[in-house]
Amino acid sequence: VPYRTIWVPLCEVAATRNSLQLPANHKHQNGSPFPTLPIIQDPLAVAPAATTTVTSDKAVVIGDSFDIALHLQNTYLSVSPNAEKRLFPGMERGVVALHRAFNMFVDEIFRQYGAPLAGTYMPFDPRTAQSDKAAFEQRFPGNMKWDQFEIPQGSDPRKKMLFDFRTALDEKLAPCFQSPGVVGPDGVARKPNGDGPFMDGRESPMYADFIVGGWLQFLRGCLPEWPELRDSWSDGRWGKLFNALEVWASIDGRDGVIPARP
Ligand SMILES: N[C@@H](CCC(=O)N[C@@H](CS)C(=O)NCC(=O)O)C(=O)O
Repeated sequence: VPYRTIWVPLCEVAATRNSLQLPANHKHQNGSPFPTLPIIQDPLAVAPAATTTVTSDKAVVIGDSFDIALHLQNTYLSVSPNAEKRLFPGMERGVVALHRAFNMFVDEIFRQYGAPLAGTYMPFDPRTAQSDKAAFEQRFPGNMKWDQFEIPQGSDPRKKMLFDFRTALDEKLAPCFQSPGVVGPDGVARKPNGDGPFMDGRESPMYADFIVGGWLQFLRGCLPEWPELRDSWSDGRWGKLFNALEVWASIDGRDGVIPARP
């Protein structure tokens, strides 16, 4: 499906979302609305689901990665003859609901650790960096300045948070990516899904893999300790997943805005 990406600086996220008349569907910790990107505008789609808005020029507008994935699945992928290519394989059997719960579970882990450890190293577009930081500072009472949000590298609080992050990924998320050992009726152990890099040891991804992959992309761009996470946390599992998803990682229009990929 042909598409074009419009990159929006952090300080313009709220205005962009408002201009599309899309209400915020997330909340800040204090309960106030948290308008977010990404948003997709699909001029080709005709059957809006409950979560979609239709603008005056008749484009379908959807503002959350999960709902965007669902829209793409329903509109373009459900006709794929290859079930392995679907984002929500076997979606009539509870797979979407389980993905929704998994999405929240993954977000909780990465928001708790990844966001505070990596967020202050976001590589802003130099043309808007000052306004981006100011927009972020305004969210917090007490006049906190951007630099005060950093958890300094090498400090004890950072070491502890990295340890807790690593443990959470290892204990809560890594088991989802192991191949479930199954004993067949003949008593012989089987690994039905193989030893692939994706969830359940699958050899092709489903949306759950992209949920984790999206967060890994954020960490690749922002976390100073990324090489260690990629190569040695959970025995290198996250680097393998990241690499296996690289074929889907190119996005148009990022040149000059986002630093070059290593
Ligand atoms: N679960 C949401 C999360 C969206 C989200 O947090 N977006 C961030 C950027 S990736 C955002 O728009 N932040 C705006 C801000 O911090 O002001 C989704 O995947 O769509």
